[in-house]
Amino acid sequence: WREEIAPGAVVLHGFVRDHGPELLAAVRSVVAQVPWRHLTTPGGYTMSVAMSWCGNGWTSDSRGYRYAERDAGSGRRWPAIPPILLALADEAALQAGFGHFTPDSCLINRYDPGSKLSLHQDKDERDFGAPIVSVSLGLPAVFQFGGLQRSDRARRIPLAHGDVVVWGGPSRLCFHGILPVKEGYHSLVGSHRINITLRKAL
Ligand code: MD5
Ligand code: FE
Repeated sequence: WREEIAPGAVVLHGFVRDHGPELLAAVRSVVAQVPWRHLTTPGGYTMSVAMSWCGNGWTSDSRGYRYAERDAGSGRRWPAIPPILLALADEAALQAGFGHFTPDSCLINRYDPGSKLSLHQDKDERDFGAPIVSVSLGLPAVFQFGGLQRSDRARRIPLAHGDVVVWGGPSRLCFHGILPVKEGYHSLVGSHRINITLRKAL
């Protein structure tokens, strides 16, 4: 079912529950080309979340965060976004009321038990008018959904396998994070949570 948790933030519960195998196959094809990596934050910390990506890729180092079309090491373009992920992003954005959506960047986050994502804003994309489509697979997680100030009280939103959230409008720049993922086992995904975000980055 569709749940608007704040203006512009729409949870499509179970939206991709029946598409786990195809989505995981797409994730595996990307990871075969861009192996999981733990990025270093500009502050020098190693992230507990492992990442892979396609489309415009994501990097983070002492110089900060940025999106890039190409792998700076090899000079090659990052792999294309698999068609099933482009179709999902468009359908979810439409269903959430944002109209057609063609992302150019796809970040894949893998949370092993204990992994977390501290409260932050997503503000490295060029156009904040475009929504972000976020897909949760595998182990459940508790999403922290705050306000426009870091100090705003954050709500706790449980996210389960198959849920899709579309973040747009006034909620696009809200502070958010993921609490440490609890140990567990998901029959399709195994002992982790996978999150796929589809964005218009450049
Ligand atoms: C996750 N990933 O579950 C989340 C899903 C990230 C990240 O936060 O940056 O990789 S995306 C959640 C999101 C995106 C944009 C805006 C808001 C939430 N929001 O306003 O709450 O791995
Ligand atoms: Fe984020």
